[in-house]
Amino acid sequence: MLRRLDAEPLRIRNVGAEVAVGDWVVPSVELDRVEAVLPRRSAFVRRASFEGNRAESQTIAANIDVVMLVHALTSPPNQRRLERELVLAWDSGARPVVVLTKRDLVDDPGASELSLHAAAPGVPIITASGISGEGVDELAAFAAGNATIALLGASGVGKSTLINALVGRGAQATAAVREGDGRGRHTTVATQLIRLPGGGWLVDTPGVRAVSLWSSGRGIERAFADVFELMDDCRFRDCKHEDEPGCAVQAAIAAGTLDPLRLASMKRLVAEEAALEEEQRVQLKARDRRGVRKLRVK
Ligand SMILES: Nc1nc2c(ncn2[C@@H]2O[C@H](COP(=O)(O)OP(=O)(O)OP(=O)(O)O)[C@@H](O)[C@H]2O)c(=O)[nH]1
Ligand SMILES: [Mg+2]
Ligand SMILES: [Zn+2]
Repeated sequence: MLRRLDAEPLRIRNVGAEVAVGDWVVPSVELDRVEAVLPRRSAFVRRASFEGNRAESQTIAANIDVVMLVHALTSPPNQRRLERELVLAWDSGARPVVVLTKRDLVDDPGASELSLHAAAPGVPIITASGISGEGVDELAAFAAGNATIALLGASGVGKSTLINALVGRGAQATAAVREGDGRGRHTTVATQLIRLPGGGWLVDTPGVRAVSLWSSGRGIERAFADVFELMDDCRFRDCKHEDEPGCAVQAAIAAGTLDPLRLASMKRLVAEEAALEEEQRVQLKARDRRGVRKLRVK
C-alpha cells in the first residue's frame, strides 16, 4: 500500500533515505514507520541552517511539479532573493512560477512586476490576492492533471492565505504581519501537503528568512539564461566579463540592457556554489578516510 507523506514525519526507521513531505512511501502494517521510499521525480532542496560548519541539505518537498515563489507586493521587490529561489527551483526539477500577492493592498503593481520580471526572464508572473480572490483561478490551473504545487516564500507574504483561497476553506492558519518591521510571525511551522478538492495537491511551507544554495545541477545556468546567452558571444572563451576586450556581457551593461547588479549577483551565486562543492568534497574525503581506517582495523 502506497501513501503520500502529508506532514513532516516524526519517526522514520529502517530506511536508509531521508523522507520529506510529498514522498510516496510504503508504511509498515501498523502504520507506525516507513518501510520504503519510492524514487523521487523532483525535490526542492536548500542548504539547512548551518550545523557547525558542515554542509547539510534540507529537502523541503518531494515530487512537486510546480514551485510557486511567493512575494508580497506590499514590500519592495527583492530581485536578489528571487534569483536565489529560482536557482533552487530550476534545480528541483519542477517548473517555477512567480506569484505576487496582496494585489488588493496596492494601487499599481506595475513597477514590482517589471523589476521581478527582469530577475526571472521567461518565468510566468501571476499577480494575485488571497483575500479578494484575484488571480486565484489562474493559480488553480497549475494543479491540472493532479499536479503538486509547492508554495515558498518569506514569512507573512500570504502563502497560507492563498492556499485557503485555493482550497476554498480555512484549512491553514494565517496571522497578521507584525507591526513595526512588517515581518511575518512564522505562523506555519511545519510543511504540509493538502489535497485540492478538484484534484491536485498543495504544499504549504513555513516562511524562510534566508535562501541558501544547495545545488549541483544547472540551476544557475537556467536562472541566468539571459547572461549565459550573452557570454556565448564574448570574444575569449575564458572571458571573466570584467574588462576584457570583446566582452558581450560588459557591452550589454554599457548599452543598459543588463543590470550590473544582476551580473554581480550571478557571480556571487557561482562562488557560493563552488564553495559548497568544495565543502562537500572535503566531507566526502573525510568520510572515505574513516572508511579506510575501519577496513584496516578489521
Ligand atoms: N489584504 C491582504 N492580506 C493578505 C493577503 N495575503 C495574506 N494576507 C495577510 O497577511 C498575513 C500573513 O498571511 P499568511 O498567509 O499567514 O502568510 P504566510 O506566507 O503563510 O506566512 P508564514 O506561515 O509565517 O510563512 C495575514 O494577516 C493575511 O491575512 C492578500 O492577498 N491581501
Ligand atoms: Mg503560512
Ligand atoms: Zn565576457
